[in-house]
This record gives sequence, structure tokens and C-alpha cells, in this order.
Amino acid sequence: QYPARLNCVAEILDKAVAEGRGARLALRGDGISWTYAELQQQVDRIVNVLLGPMGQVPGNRVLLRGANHPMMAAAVLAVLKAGLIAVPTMPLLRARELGVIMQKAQVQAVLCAHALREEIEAAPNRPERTVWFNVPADADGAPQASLDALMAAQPASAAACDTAADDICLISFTSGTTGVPKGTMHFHRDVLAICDCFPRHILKCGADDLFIGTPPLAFTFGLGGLLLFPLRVGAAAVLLEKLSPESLLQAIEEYRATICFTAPTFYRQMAAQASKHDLSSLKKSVSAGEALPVATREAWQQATGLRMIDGIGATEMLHIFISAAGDDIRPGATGKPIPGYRACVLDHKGQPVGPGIVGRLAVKGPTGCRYMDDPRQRDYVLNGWNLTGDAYEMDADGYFFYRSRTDDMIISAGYNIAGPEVEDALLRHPAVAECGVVGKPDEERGQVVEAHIVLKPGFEPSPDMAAQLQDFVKEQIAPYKYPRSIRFLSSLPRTETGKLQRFKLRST
Ligand code: 3SK
Repeated sequence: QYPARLNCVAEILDKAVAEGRGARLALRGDGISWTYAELQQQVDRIVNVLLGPMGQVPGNRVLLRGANHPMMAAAVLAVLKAGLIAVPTMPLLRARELGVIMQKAQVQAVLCAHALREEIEAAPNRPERTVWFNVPADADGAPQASLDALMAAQPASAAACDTAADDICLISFTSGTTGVPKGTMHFHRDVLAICDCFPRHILKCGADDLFIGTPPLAFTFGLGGLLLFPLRVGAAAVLLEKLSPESLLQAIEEYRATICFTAPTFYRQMAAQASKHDLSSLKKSVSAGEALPVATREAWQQATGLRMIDGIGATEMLHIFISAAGDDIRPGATGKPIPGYRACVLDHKGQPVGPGIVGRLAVKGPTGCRYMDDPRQRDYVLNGWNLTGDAYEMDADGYFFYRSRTDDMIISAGYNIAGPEVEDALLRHPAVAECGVVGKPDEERGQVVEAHIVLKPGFEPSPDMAAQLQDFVKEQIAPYKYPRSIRFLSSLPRTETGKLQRFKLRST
């Protein structure tokens, strides 16, 4: 469907300016407000720095590190436009983890926000060509390493590199929930494919929308939702770093944002405080990154009147592939494969199973998994189908229901129990702020259900509270699923993208 020669930034940014939309707002954040034409000029200066003083040639890999900010967005777009390969990294990564990524991805240059320089400076395998952006005027250090200074000496226009649609433009690392990083490689055409699927068919967004949210641009959920999708439809995005649920609500109100992207945990906390804010500008809210508990969907809908657009995606697939919006939403279901994608549920032999049977979710579409130099590729792709790590069930109408991660199914005394179902029941109790449910080895039953619970302020852990929660679960779901073991924690271990790290709960 796309031409053989294609540069994704030429398609989503340069075309907008060439077609006369240069004066429209593109990005806001940190006091910056750039139109499409201004964003293009920033991008082009960075392209000229990369290919000029930084000595890069198309195909080189450039590590990017920065919180969500218009300059971070311009840096990512410039790398792609120059025909280089972007290797975005999560702001919270430490030196040793960055070193592993630099070595695995064979990184030849680094563009890093000055505020996050320490871990890069301490990282092993760092290439000589490291340049800092957003350097404060009073910072010490060599001016030649400041991107801002280098950009000032470059022309504000550059041609997009004549890349092939199948050239790699992005290596996105995922540590999933297990902690072992894998690089997933994506083409220029993949970037356009995700822009032409979810935003067009599910989100139905347009040029008047203003996107806002929390996922980092280094996570493909954020890269799509807060940069690529808005630009593809001629809309604008607000990029803000370090958002709390309260500050995201304030920002929605202040900027009059219309579309929000964040994870279920955030929505749950925002729902509790939503009544203090004017959220009347908000038209759509997208939840992904983790399974959406029905209790959270209901709390958000009650607080805002908005029906949550749930979705499942994967770094391997670049973005969301199952979702639903509007009248297609069925509470408890993630949705249906979005146009362009197909999905099915497989049994342990890899055979498709019919409605009502839980199995491994497989998906096929315009994007797909290409692990960089990793033997796990063999476990993930079979006959063009991507085998996810999620256990799903499809109903007779083709809706897909999340059950658990394939490795999160708890088998207790012969019963299969999905941890998220018990979590959903617990989250309905007024004392529960957050919870994670895992299987704990048990001599008699093989495993027992163990709930790790963070209580809301004003509630105290006690044996009485534990018994109350156990009874509460038994009243809602089959009693054999109740958590026989309850542990109270002050917080749950999560990845930077908000996913619960159940493997850490299992080992505590
Ligand atoms: O669900 C996810 O984890 C995800 C990953 C990458 C891109 C988008 C999403 C929703």
C-alpha cells in the first residue's frame, strides 16, 4: 500500500508544510509552542547537525534520551528524516542498562537532554559523538557539545533522506515484565502503518484535536499517541515531563486537551480527583500498556462521562492492534482486531481454538516482530503470526477478552485462576488503591492465590482488613479464586511504562 521509497517524516511532517498547513500548531510544552513550519525548521537544523558536525551517515544508530519535550520530539524526527536509526531510551534507565543498549544496538551517536546527562556520562560503550540538548544558559561544559549551539550554525532546511519503505528507522527496546532487554526493529512503512490504523479507524481523530498524556516518547505507546498520530492527522500535542495524576488533570484543563493517552493506574487515580477539574474539553481517553480493570473503566466513566478506549499493543508490533471505541465497546473486552490486523487464540499446540476457550493470543498485520539479533524471535513469530505473551479468550461475536499474561495463570488445586480477575474484584473495595495478584508455591494446592495490596490513605493493614478483603472477593467471584494469602505493601513494583512486574511480587 505504500511506495517502495518512503521516508516517514517526509510523509507526516514535510507534507503538511508543503500542503500549506505550516502555520498550524504542532507541539507545545515547557513554554514552547511550535507550528508545523517551526517544528520542521528545528528538525532540519538537527538533521544538518547529525549529518554535518556529528559526522553521521544514513544507517547509523543514534541513541536518544530525554523526558517528553518538544526538543526530544524534534530530535527523534530528525534522526528518522536523516535516514539514521533512532534508539529511544526510557528516562529512568541507569548507566549499566544504557551501556547494554548501546552495545546491543551498536550505537554511533547520542542525543541526550542535558538534565539526564549523568547516567549517559557514566555508561559503558558510549560513543564519542555525544551531544546534549536543552542545555541551560548557565551550565558548565564544552559549548561544542551543545545541540542548541550546533543548531544555531546550521541552515533551517534539509531534504529528507531517500530511504526505502523497508529501511529500519527505529530500534525500540523492551524489557517487558521480565527485565531482559530485547531490541525490536521497525521500518519507515511501519511508522505510517500504525498512523493509518488506530488513529483513523478507532480514535477517529482530526486536525482540531489536542493530544496529551503520560507515556514517554521512548515507549512506542507514547511515540505514537503523543507525536506520530497527532502529526499524521494535522493535529497538535502537548508534551510534558513528570506528570502525576493531579498534574495531568490540571494540564488537560489548562490546555483544553481533547485526547488523553495514559495507563489504567493513572486513570484510576485521576477518576478519584476528576470532580475538582473542568475536563469538558476532553473527548476521548485511551488506555493501554496494561489490562484495564472493569472497575477502573467504570470509575473513569462515572467521573467524566467518557467511555474508555481500551487497547492492547506491544513494542514488538509497534502499537495497538486490538481495540474498540463508541458503540463497539463491550465492558470487560479489549475489543476486536483493528482494521488491518487479524487475531486468533491458539492452544498449546499452536492450533486456533473457538470462542470461549482461553489460549495464547496471536496477531498478524502490517507491523510485526523483528527482534534484533535475539534467539527469542523463533518463539515469537510462527508462519507470519506474532505469538504474544497474553492469554486471551474470544467470544462468539469476535470480541477479545484479556485473561492474564500466559505466564500469570495461577493453577491452584487444579483450578485455573487469572490473576487480573482477582485484582479486578479487589479493586472494587473502597480501601484498595492498587493490587497485584500472583501464584505462590504451596505444598498442598500447588499454588495459592496471593494478593499484594496497597491501601488507600486512611486504611490500615491488619488481619481484620485481610479477612474483610477475602470475604469481599468471595462475594463477587467464584470463592475458590479468593486470595488465601494477603500481603500489604506501600507500593507495587512497576516498569517505567506502568506495567506491574509480577515476577518481582513472586520473588518477594
Ligand atoms: O500495550 C502495550 O504495552 C503497548 C506497547 C506498545 C505500544 C502500544 C502499546 C499499547
